[in-house]
Amino acid sequence: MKIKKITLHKVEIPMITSFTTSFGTVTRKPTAIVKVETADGITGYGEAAALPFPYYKPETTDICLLVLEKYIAPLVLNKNFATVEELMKMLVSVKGNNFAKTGLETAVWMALAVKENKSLKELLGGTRAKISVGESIGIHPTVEATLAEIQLRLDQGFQRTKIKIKPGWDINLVQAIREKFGDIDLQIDANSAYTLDDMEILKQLDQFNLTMMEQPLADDDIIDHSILQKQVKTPICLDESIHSAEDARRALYIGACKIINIKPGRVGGLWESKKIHDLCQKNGVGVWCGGMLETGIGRAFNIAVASLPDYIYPADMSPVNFFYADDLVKDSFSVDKEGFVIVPTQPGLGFEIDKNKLEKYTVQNKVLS
Ligand code: OSB
Ligand code: MG
Repeated sequence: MKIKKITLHKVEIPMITSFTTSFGTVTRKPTAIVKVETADGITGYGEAAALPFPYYKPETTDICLLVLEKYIAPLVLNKNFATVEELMKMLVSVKGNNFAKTGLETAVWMALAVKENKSLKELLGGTRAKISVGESIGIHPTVEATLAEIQLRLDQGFQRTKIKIKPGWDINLVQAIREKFGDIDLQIDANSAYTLDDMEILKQLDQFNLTMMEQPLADDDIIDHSILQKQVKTPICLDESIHSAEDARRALYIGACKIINIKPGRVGGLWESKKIHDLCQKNGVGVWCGGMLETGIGRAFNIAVASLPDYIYPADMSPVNFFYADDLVKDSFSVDKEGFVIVPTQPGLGFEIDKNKLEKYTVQNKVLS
């Protein structure tokens, strides 16, 4: 395969609700859509789903677009490669910038799926016909508002509840949830809002029998996570700290977590996601697919990768219309009454790109060849 043209779209679909975590509130979510066109006439689309600000990871949407244009596209345009692994080898000189890499990488996965007339699931080696999903519930102004959203999502079928926490918005909230909803599948995500000085609070959370606590400590610190994991019973799940299969190997080696949230965007794509998956599977560690509030394009790749066998915990997979006024694909996925999303089996992305919508919500684009 040879890419002869890359189009970078900065896309912004209006949000119908904001999303608050310990690091801040997302009220606007511009995203980067990467279109690749190959020498043999195949088109693929991918998504670099970074946030607009550097509060989750250093990369922002604008940084993704800049790095794709100036550093990534020149390394791959008009070069031959046979596999995604070969494609990614061409990018080794670019450090980090995993969201940007994922934008290109996922577009190539789609192009390969089209070329080989296979579904993404088949290409990746996925085994599930449908994936279990949960909902990630942001920080609300009140406990009552949080309980109301949990009720709504449980009624809709979501299999597990994840709530965002931060110091002062933790024990009382979890207690209120347990009182109202009993033994539901419940997990928490702190997005690095705590330190080891908060040990007492983090230990108190053990009494609530949580499925996991996601990224309690700093994004660049697996050492403190391993200290914490020795003192708490709740399994720690790492999100921000894991950028690669090598990071995952080190984290597991020192006991920094018992579960990994694999987001394709954060680790540089589906190939690296699969490597982390394989490593975890070999070590008896379960994984799940997190999300970055992707559009229907990015979500399509998340669904496919979550069909791999070691994705044993429900994915963060709220439908696109929970957050956005519109979508870039026609007939996006939905969550059924039992909390499952069907994994597409048709060739290519599995969803039809709505080119008019892509045009409509593109605020800036650049063609590279
Ligand atoms: O930490 O998992 C996170 C969204 C943006 C940034 C970080 C996170 C999240 C979510 C939303 O929790 C998950 C989704 O895409 O539905
Ligand atoms: Mg997280």
